[in-house]
Amino acid sequence: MTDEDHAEEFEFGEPAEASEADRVIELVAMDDFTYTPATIEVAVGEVVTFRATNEGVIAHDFTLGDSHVQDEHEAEMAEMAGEMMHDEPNAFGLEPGETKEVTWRFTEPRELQIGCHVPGHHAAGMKAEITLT
Ligand SMILES: [Cu+2]
Repeated sequence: MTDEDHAEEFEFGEPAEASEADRVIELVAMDDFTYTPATIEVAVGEVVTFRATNEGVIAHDFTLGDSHVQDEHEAEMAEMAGEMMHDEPNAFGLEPGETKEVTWRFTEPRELQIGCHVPGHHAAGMKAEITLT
C-alpha cells in the first residue's frame, strides 16, 4: 500500500469532525470476542462518534465498514501476523485499556459492521452489526 491509498474514498459514508456528531456511542471491546453493544441502529444522514474502549487484557481493534472492507482488513491483519493495525479514517488498533474515537457520517442505507481483525477474533464472532434506517 502506498501513501496515496490513504486518500481512499469510502462507499458507505465519510469521516467527519467530532464537533459535527449528532451523538456518541460508547463501544466496549472485551476478551470474550464481543463488542457491547452488539447491535447499533443509525439513521442515514446521521453523524456518529464511536468511542471504543478495550476493557480486556489482550489487544483488539476496530474496523468500520461493509463486508468487503471487513474481508480486506481480515486479510491485511493475517499478513501482518500479530502486528498492530495502523490507524485509518475508519479503523484503529486498541491496546488493553485504550480508548479511541472515530466520527463517521453515514450516507448510504446498507448493512455495516464494526469488526475486530486481530487474528482469530472476527472468526470467533467479534463484531457489532450496524443497521441503517
Ligand atoms: Cu478482538
